[in-house]
Amino acid sequence: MVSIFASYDLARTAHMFCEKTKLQRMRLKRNLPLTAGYMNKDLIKKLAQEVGFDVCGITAPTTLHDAEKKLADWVRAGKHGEMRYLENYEERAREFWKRFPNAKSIIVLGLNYFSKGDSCHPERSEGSVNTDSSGSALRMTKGRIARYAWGKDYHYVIRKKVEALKLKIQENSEHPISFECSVDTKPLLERPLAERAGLGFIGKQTQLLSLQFGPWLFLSELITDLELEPDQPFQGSCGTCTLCIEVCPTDAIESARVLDARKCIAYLTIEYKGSIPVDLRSKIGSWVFGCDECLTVCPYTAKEKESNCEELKAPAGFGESLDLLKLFEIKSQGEYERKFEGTAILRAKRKQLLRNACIVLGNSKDKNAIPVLERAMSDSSDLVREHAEWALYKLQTPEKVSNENASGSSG
Ligand code: B12
Ligand code: SF4
Ligand code: SF4
Repeated sequence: MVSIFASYDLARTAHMFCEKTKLQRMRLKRNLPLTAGYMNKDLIKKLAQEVGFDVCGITAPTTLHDAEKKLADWVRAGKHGEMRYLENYEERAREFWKRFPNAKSIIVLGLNYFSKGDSCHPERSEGSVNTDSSGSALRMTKGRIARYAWGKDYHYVIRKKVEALKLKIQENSEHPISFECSVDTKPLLERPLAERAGLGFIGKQTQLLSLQFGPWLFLSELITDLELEPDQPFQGSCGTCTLCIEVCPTDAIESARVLDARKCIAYLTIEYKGSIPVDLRSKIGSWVFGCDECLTVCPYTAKEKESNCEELKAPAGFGESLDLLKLFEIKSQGEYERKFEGTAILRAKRKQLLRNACIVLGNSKDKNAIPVLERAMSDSSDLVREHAEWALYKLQTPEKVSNENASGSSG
């Protein structure tokens, strides 16, 4: 069952407080320690909703044996590519949990980041958008950004909400409560945890799918010494659907819930630092940062709802796409950092983003990109120069020949 917030009235809230006091009285009677104590989970969910989270579920801080074994097998098979931080997961998790011997619960939070788009975003209507003979925008030299990175950096947005939630929870307790917040970076398998906390189920494309919000939830956790009643794990499945497997441009989804990250465009354009294998470059299409193909095609996407969080939407960041020709005006890593500060795009370095831009321009068939790519042939980064050379070859060679040569070589 999915835990979503119901509406609450004053009487219900009053009941929760009475229940908490009753339970604490019981603990005192039995000489049980009153460290952080017990709190009604419905109150936690109500507070989470007040600070802006869309979904909240509770689970216990116990090991996810199955998921951890799958992760170990996955890493052993090398499918994590160069994401070294996934390699020593077990050891990192052990060290991490040692710091919280009193942890009693994990509050799993979901924040809906879906928004429709930004055709009126200022970045999209200015600059070098090309027009065809009828004057319509071609946008060939634009590179698409995955939806999760359209607005402000979600780590920052979520941490702010989590801080507000911690304060609210503390205000409702007579005892000091310990909290540890996690968004992405801690050794926690966020999707299997969210499934166990009842937020949704893991689909074949490996995303957590919510019946209310489809695949468009950011996940985060609050580990605490509060005792909270765990939710029931969500039981769900994709059934016979295989749309995400079919749509994936690079065949990165090998089978249900097994992704070869080395082929995933999200990995290649964001996490991977090296030269992108030549046989995958054409398949990257117009994605300059991340990829949403397997999310967009998912039937659960029909459940999408516009996010309530303005900071995650296009006008708060660079929006749906980047003007690729303009990217080449950024001459140093420092300049790059100033431009993308506060957005998730900063995760890639200048040379990675320009590498991606070369690939998208090479795929664009837009000959207006040639002068910029020629200048990029003398870029300070050899990674950029190598990809610019490939893009020029793609743009200047008849399609059939360039495709044959590209599929015959490797990175
Ligand atoms: C590394 C990482 C990536 C890597 C690898 C992705 C992957 N599938 O593992 C790359 C860079 C490719 C990536 C891409 C994306 N990511 Co990412 N990523 C992470 C990160 C930091 C760690 C995930 C991890 O440990 N992966 C290793 C795999 C093996 O573990 P796992 O997927 O967590 O768990 C799997 C196994 O346990 C297995 N499993 C468990 N039981 C069983 C049983 C059986 C029978 C089988 C077969 C398997 C199985 O299934 C689980 C799901 O795949 C998490 C944050 C976190 N700490 O969890 C975000 C996270 C998963 N990413 C997220 C997002 C949004 C994305 C993108 C959509 C971004 C984009 N648009 O470009 C894409 C989606 C690509 C995709 N199809 O997954 C969100 C997902 C939210 C959600 N609703 O699910 C997370 C949770 C970040 C967050 N805090 O919100 N990501
Ligand atoms: S994010 Fe793109 S490349 Fe990665 S699995 Fe999904 S569709 Fe394939
Ligand atoms: S597209 Fe179909 S198979 Fe893929 S995750 Fe969505 S429901 Fe599951």
